[in-house]
Amino acid sequence: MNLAGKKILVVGLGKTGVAAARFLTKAQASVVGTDTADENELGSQVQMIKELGIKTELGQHQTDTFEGVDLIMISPGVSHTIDPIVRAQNRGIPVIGEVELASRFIREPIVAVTGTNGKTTTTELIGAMLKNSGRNVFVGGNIGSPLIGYVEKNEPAEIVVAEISSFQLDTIESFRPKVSVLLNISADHLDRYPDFDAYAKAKMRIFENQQEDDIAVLNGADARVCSMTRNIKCKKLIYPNPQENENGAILKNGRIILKIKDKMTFNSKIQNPKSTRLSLSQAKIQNGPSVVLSTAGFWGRHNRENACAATLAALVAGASVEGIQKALNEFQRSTHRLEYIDTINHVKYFNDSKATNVEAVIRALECFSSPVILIMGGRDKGSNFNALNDAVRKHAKILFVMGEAGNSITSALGKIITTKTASSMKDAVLKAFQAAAPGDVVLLSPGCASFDMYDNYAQRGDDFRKAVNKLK
Ligand code: UMA
Repeated sequence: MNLAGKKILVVGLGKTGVAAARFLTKAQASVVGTDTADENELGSQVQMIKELGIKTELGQHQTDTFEGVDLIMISPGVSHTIDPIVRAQNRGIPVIGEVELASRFIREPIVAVTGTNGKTTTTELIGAMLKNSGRNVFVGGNIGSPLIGYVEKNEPAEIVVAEISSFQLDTIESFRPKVSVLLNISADHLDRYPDFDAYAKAKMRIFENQQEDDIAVLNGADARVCSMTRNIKCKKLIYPNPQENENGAILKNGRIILKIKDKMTFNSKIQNPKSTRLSLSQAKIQNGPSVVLSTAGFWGRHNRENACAATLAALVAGASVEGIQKALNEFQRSTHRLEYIDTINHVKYFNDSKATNVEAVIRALECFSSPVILIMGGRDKGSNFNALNDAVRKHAKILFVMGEAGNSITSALGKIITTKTASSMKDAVLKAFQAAAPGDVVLLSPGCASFDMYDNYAQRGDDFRKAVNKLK
């Protein structure tokens, strides 16, 4: 792809837009950047853009800006269906996303992980498994390091492991991962897609360019994943319950039992193990004592499944069994994902701010055997909060709601659980503290985006932690 002298418009000047602008400028393209946010809202990003010396249009997207360019590159946070983009496309101007742009310059095999929940954990695990096996790996994508930044740095790794969102898949053309991983599909981002089908179809695009000798790691316990991937043409590895005639991994009694008969690896130096057992039992429980958690300690059903997916993907990408086992033993969840904060008056506080959809809240609740005082709310992404009925009835004791979605959550769940409104995170934590009895758990698992009250989920989680620390 020759970029020199091309006039390229970068839409959205967040982390991705800035990284893309930097790469494109270096490749001697003539770059223009546009963002609906103004200079104040964009903050330090503007400085970076200014340092690159590129022209900008801030505070709006004018139709003219999208005309007369050779290529438009959009950030994942910008919908490819906004008016100026659709108009430009209709005029024949090519529109691609950053993952597509980056993948055109990446020569190394890509392991791409998508799904509604568990993407980050699985991506991190695959990275750790490969690194423990002595492989030189770049881990990035939706996890927070745009792939185009990796390309720009020009320090090729052996393997690229990328978390890929549906937003990023919306704007691919030729992106072809050597190994794709689809963890699960449940309702999310329905504020951006017209319906669930459209969202699920976006996820399916991860397989679009894969060929017969590529590999898909698929969750056989997710009915939607099974039905939607029936006709993909690449080789399949199924977990946690492969059928007799399928390759994959069985998850049984906390153990992963590999069942790979056919040749699957893409690295000729790696041999397929015949039957190897990997134990999850030594998996470290980060901070939280297991007494409050149901089933096998902190590794809830979903995390064990993610470990299975990661094991398969890492194995075919060249990880050793020892390297995989080491990563399973040492892996610690990241902050904001069922992160244990503290115990105050015999009540345990957990931050699950990353749970931005209903299915993630269900998974979090299922990890606890003690009564849960649940804090939810934020910006509604078009969710059906009624889907929480069973999990809330079974695990929660009282619900505090906040933010824009407060009323919708109350309408859905107020009939089955005492539901009260909080005016802020501080207020929610204080009310939860007052309502809690020894042995209870206070869990922030919002089931919503954070953007009505915060810049991102991490800021929301940090605010929760701050409010909990102030209780002492
Ligand atoms: N903007 C416009 N026009 C619009 C809409 C937005 O100009 O019509 C502007 C906004 O004002 C803002 C910029 O576009 O300045 C936002 O772009 P962005 O959200 O793509 O910002 P980045 O910082 O580049 O973050 C993106 C991902 N964000 C989203 O997908 C929403 C990050 O994922 C990702 O880590 C990063 O690229 C690096 O790859 C975040 C996320 O929430 C964590 N992802 C979703 C999820 O995980 O559920 C998909």
